[in-house]
Amino acid sequence: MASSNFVDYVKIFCRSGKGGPGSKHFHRDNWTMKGGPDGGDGGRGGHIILRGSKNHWTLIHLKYARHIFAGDGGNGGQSRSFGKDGEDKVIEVPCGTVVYDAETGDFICDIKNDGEEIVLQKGGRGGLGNWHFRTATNQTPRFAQPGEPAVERTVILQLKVLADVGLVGFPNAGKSTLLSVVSAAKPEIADYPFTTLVPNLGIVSYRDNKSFVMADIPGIIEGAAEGRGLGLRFLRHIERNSILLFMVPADCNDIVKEYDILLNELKQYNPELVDKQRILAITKCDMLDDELMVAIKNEIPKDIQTVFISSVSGLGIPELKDLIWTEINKESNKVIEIVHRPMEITHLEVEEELEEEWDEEDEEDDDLSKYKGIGWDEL
Ligand SMILES: Nc1nc2c(ncn2[C@@H]2O[C@H](COP(=O)(O)OP(=O)(O)OP(=O)(O)O)[C@@H](O)[C@H]2O)c(=O)[nH]1
Ligand SMILES: [Mg+2]
Repeated sequence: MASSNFVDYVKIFCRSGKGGPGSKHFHRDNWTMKGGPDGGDGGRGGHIILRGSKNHWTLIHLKYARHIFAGDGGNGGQSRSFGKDGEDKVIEVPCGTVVYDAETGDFICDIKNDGEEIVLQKGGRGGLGNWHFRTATNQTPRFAQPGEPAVERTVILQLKVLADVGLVGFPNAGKSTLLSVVSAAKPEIADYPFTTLVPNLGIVSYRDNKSFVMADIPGIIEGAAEGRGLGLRFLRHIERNSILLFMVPADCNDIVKEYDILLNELKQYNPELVDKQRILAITKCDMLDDELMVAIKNEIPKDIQTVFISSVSGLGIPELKDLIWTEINKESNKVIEIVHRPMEITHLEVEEELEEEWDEEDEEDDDLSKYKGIGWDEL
């Protein structure tokens, strides 16, 4: 399944390196029969480090790297020589990755910038060699410290794409069509629900070489926050957007009701999403005549800026871009910092089920037995 190329959720088991033990060595050479303690310290175990990288857009490179182990620290040696430090393991992740503890669902950290590094798990400290334990009353310490043990943890990495504006709408609202018209992105477009299965990002060019990023996510339906449709899986991708563009088609039965359902789903998923600046776009307006347009204008919600657009005829698109540009540049909308709540265990279960389903579908796709008996020419 092509959609599995977009990996925004991986669970990995990480283990930092254990510290090397200190040495309990006593100095000996041709001229010294009973030298003093000279055992060196053990090396530090390797850290598990996360590093933001703009070269990665998804977590696909980690999909099959489910166990990551850092190197152990080396043993301390004679002549007070230190053990070698264990090898650090650097995990490169796309900017916008959020890390949760897989067992408790607790938020651990998030990585927003290219090159930003966070030590996810510290390697164990190396043990002290017996040289440290020499005292006036114990000149032959026959002991040294062991290294600290490794730290193990299973973490969940989740990608929350960073876009300026996120498109929110029911399936078939025309979200992908808008993205394809205003940017060079080529999302799939069709007149059936759930055409879009994974988020698409597009760079919208604006006047004077300026641009902003638009994220098209799969359609949201009533109950999405409880896991219906694909909504839950992708709602997190709008958490980081500066503003949200709600899209309701002009031919829907009740514009206000549809808008309210969308708003309610967002609120249930994360109440902070409702604090974001919203714009409402009534799409597919090429299907309306003037009379209908006036009728709709009277019924739209009054508390939100509304634009009438058509991706087919181009109606309202420049106005929409102007409005988005003004809104994303407002100081009050620039704050895209969100409070990370612990991941809910029900969310975790849904995600894992989906992952498994997708993996199974992948395996089915790879299964060549279904082509048995078919000549290669026919394939
Ligand atoms: N007449 C008209 N049709 C449109 C317009 N925009 C989109 N459509 C049609 O509406 C249908 C759905 O469009 P999509 O862009 O795939 O809708 P979507 O919101 O991305 O849908 P999902 O991916 O399923 O969530 C397609 O058949 C489009 O051709 C428009 O401005 N005018
Ligand atoms: Mg779509």
